[in-house]
Amino acid sequence: MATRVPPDLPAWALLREHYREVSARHLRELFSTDPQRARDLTFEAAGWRVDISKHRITRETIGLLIQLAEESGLVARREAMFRGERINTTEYRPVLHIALRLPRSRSLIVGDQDVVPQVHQVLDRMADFATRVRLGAWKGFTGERIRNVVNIGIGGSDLGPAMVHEALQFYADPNLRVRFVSNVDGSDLTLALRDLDPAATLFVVCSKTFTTLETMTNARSARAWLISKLGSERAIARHFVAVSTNEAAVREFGIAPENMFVFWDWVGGRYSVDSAIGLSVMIAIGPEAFREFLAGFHAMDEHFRSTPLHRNVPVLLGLLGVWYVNFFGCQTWAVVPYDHCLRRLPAYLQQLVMESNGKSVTLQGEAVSYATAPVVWGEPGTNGQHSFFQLLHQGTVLVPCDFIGFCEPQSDLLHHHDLLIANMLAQAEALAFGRSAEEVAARGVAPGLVPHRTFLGNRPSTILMAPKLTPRSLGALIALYEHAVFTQGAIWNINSFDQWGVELGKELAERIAPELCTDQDVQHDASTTQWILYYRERRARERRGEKIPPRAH
Ligand code: G6Q
Repeated sequence: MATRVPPDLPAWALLREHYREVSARHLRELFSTDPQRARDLTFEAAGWRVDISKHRITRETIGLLIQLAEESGLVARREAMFRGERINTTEYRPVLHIALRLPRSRSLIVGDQDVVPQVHQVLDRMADFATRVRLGAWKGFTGERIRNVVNIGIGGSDLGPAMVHEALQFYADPNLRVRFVSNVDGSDLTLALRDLDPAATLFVVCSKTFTTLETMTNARSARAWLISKLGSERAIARHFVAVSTNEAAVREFGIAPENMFVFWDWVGGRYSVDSAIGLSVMIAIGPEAFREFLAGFHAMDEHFRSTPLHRNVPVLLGLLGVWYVNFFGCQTWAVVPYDHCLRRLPAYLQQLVMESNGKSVTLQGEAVSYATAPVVWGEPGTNGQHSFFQLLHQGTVLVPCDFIGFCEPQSDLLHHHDLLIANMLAQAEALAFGRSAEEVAARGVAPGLVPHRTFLGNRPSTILMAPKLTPRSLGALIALYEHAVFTQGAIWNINSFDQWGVELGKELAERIAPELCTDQDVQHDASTTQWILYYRERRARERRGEKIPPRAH
């Protein structure tokens, strides 16, 4: 199959031409010459209001970007996903996270099976289990009620539930402590367990494959901890449940099938928080709120599927990414949630964006000749303002930003919220419009300081606001980003659903692990070999109880 090369599309050439004109214009001018701009470039989707007027675009830019989406076959690709076609071509799988949030009344036939009843069957089992834990009906081995839930997983089996749990803390049962352990660094598990009562602790082991090194290492250590504390292997049945697609491995670990919650190979790890991988979240917030969360996703799915492209918010956000990455040459994108509970959102989006679209071959396997995913990063506002915002305002790189906020506060400290949102709006305003040298001088600033205190502005941002951070608005927000990432993947003609780039390091680590603690021959490059030998020697001397002088090599 011949590769479709995005830069060869007519719209790409037009955009390149158009970029020359638009990049020379300032947002000040774009706003002053177009009084309707803010109104016309603000869109609604699934309870979110999204303002893209502070981007370095004109209406013509949007028209050309939409032409690019059309020429790229975005609509056909979107339909292929919604129909359950195997669009993940390197793993030969459909991509059906949208099925996880379809209402019970709908159906989606994949192969010869309707997947919707399967999805709801698992959701019902999760709801039953979560309710029993929440009510104290599910007892630990010694008859104690569960007061601690420890989610063990990594990557997609951690970041989603960890971010969502943090985000929805105000909806969570305050009597349940939920923790997330992901790192193979033993400190993670040790710190998570050190003040927990094993008799009141439930482990939720989340792993699609149930073979992941970090998760299985942590799960085995947690199992050993529990057995040593409660004195019986039989305790496992009351204190461990699994979320996985691999029933055989779950059974082999010692978890009975009735304590296992399944999902399917058509759910990618980073798209799985709305599957049984969200079990810890459901235990924390309850089944009803979890269903609201799914309803939020679904509302955004419907918007993505049925709204014309020029008003389709995920499509527009995805296209803006293409505009900055491929035409302005931006290599990074900042996400700044003005809500403390969303502080893990940047980390979550890092995986979603960078694992999905950090690719350099096309669907047909040919090297791309254009940039793909940017580096995503961020911190919550207002904290970030006191660290990296200096660079956003006056640095030499252009960093588009997403500002995310809510009208209603979650805490009772109402006056804090006004300050929070004032800061968000102020930052977007300052970035876009800046303060010219003349304006600075007119304020009486000493001439020598004028260049230092000038803000050139013309720095783009999106403002996304919803009435309140709720399970529903959060679900819609996640789906919004999922579909923006999908849109970009379609334009870039890459597979957004595989992640072969994480394999090589894993494979080498498996080879190096035994080399660190045996005398076997080591054959790597000179640098790696040197480090293995250095580490091996230090560890051996430590094990022998020798004192090692700090500078000895
Ligand atoms: C996500 C990736 C990856 C995955 C983890 C954990 O899309 O596939 O982050 O979620 O490697 O994998 P398991 O769930 O199989 O343990």
